[in-house]
Amino acid sequence: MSRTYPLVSLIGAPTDVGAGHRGARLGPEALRIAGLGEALVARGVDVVDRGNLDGPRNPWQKPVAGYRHLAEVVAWNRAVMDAVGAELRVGRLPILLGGDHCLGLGSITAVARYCRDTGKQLRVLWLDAHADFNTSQVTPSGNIHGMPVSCLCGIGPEELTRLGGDAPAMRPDEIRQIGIRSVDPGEKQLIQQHGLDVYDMRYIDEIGMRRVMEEALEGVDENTHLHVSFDVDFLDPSIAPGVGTTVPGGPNYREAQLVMEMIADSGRMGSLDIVELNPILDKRNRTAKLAVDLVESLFGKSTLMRD
Ligand code: 5AB
Ligand code: MN
Ligand code: MN
Ligand code: MN
Repeated sequence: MSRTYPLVSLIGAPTDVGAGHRGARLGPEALRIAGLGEALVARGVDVVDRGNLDGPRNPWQKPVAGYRHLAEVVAWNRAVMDAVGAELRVGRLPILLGGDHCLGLGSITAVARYCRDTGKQLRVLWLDAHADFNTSQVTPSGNIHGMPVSCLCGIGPEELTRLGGDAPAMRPDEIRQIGIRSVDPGEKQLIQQHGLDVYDMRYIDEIGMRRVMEEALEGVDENTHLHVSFDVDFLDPSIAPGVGTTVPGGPNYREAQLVMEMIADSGRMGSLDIVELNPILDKRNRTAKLAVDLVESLFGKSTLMRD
């Protein structure tokens, strides 16, 4: 089997300004200590760790006009957008080590701009228990990690929807959401209104993860840049307790492995976020180790030679 391995850059974004719990700021270190870099090197991947980005501290304030820490979220996302964009432009695959999921905004804004500049088709796979499609009007929490997808689609405050320039970063038909099992009432209406492609747990249970992934990857071709935004709370909390917002009934170990293996087989992954890992809530870094294990599969680790 011959696989060409991409050049990978790790970018740490140690913040939880977008979340309702503190601790995701420790995610990058937990992933490094769990051996993320070494695991990729062992797979033959060229890995450079760019260290951690800088940004404002978490002021731990209440929401203002439906947003918590808007200014801090903007600052972190600008830093992430610049760092991710720089890696893409030199031909490397950025892995963003979050940090909470508000950072998907900066990361995907950079990826979308790169796709526009290079004429590639963008496909985002959003692996999450949540749809992250809230707005300041409907959010139950004001936490911006529940809003990155709506902001990417142009719905939200100017500072976030125009991070990358005039146009919204992405269209709703460029994203597929997998593993969803917690959607707020107002969010549900917005999802329907904008026609998001959501593979929720009921659908996964009914047709199985293999078919779900085939559908989610349909239309991906040699010209597609696949961005994987992996919110660790995608996984069932029985195997992944180290996250702030657990929701029962998520994909089990085997389903999660299949997701990663099928993405690897597509050969088109060009960027990755690993977000929402909260080592404070974890047990002996178990969730970080599981994330590393799954990332190995994303980079082509499989039991047998299959091609
Ligand atoms: B995550 C909730 N929908 O908006 C909200 O972990 C949770 O990035 C958001 O998916 C969870 O506060 C955000 C209740
Ligand atoms: Mn999320
Ligand atoms: Mn989530
Ligand atoms: Mn979360």
